[in-house]
Amino acid sequence: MGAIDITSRDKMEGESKVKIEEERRGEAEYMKGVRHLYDAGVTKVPGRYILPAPERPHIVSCGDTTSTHNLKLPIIDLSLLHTPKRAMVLEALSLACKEFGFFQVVNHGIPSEVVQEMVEVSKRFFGMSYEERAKYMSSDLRSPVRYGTSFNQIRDRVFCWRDFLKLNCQPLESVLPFWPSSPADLREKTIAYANGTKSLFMELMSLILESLGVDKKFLAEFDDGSHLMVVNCYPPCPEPNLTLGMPPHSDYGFLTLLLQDEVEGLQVQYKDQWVTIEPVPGAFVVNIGDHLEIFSNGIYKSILHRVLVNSLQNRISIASLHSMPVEKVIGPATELVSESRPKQFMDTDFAAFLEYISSTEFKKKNFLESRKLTCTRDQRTEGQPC
Ligand SMILES: O=C(O)CCC(=O)C(=O)O
Repeated sequence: MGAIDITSRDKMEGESKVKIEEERRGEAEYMKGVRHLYDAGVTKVPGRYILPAPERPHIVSCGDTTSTHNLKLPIIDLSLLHTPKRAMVLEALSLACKEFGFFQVVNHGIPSEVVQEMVEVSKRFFGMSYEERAKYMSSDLRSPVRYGTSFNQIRDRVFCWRDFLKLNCQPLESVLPFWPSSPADLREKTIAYANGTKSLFMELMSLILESLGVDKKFLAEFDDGSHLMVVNCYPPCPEPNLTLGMPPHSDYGFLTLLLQDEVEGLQVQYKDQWVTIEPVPGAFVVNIGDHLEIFSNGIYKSILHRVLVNSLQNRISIASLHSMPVEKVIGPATELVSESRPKQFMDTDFAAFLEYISSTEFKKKNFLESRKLTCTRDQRTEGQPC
């Protein structure tokens, strides 16, 4: 009897050791990212990526395609700025920033070759071996180059189905030597693209200041402003109903200029529903970030968005996040604070944002909520939480 007990205990201990070992191996694989899992031929979504049921996307499959509620965002055509329709363009821009927090911009002046070559070199980067990509892995949020997976792979309890390459683009001359040296033309293609998006950002900010009635002297604050490029790669996922490419989040800067390839996946929250943004060939999707909502004293909205994945196609998107220099404290423009519209948010800086994202869980990455002033006007002190 005793011998049998010992044998079955040994067996159970042996089995649990195997399980722990398997989990440890699985964990190490997940840290290598989803492109690695896809290349290894994964046929089911591992448990680590499965969202709790209420947080899963509701994707309805119709044969080979997926059907979701789609939204046509307002299209801002920059070529009309030099015509009698200028005032209409500004009005449309202002409405889009208030109602959707998102718009698409066409005739933006960035040559299509620059855009196509950036997408193409990004695909080649993610097509390199894991060992080559892994050279740029870093958990330092301030590193000039960071390759990684999920949203925050150190903290996320549930991983998301995304790998990324983050490139700090400011100041370009100092960060350039840290960027990946392969593919051999990555630096050259990325510089051209980064210069293009910086100019477009400056043009859009000039229009936004005008639409808000804020002095254009503020534009100078963006000359040496922060500029981060995030190249996202979402490989096909065997069970896209169980996970997300990116969890609901808002962006921290003033504006994000997003280039999505022809594969849809971006969803924004509109009237309490998740709606898919239809890709418009050659257009940039532009969204208001938390800093602009704070600067506009809540007039322009920074909206939660997320990314769906699909089982058939790889998707690439490139987000360019722009703001003031990282050491700047962001508060509302004086023109936009009044008796009838008191200050809506605490002033904020980059350090506060880093602290927030390093501490927050997967669920709702909404930095802005944490900066909201909810106290009465008499209690409110400059830059202090109530
Ligand atoms: O891939 C997308 O469409 C959106 C990416 C995004 O939200 C981000 O990089 O913050």
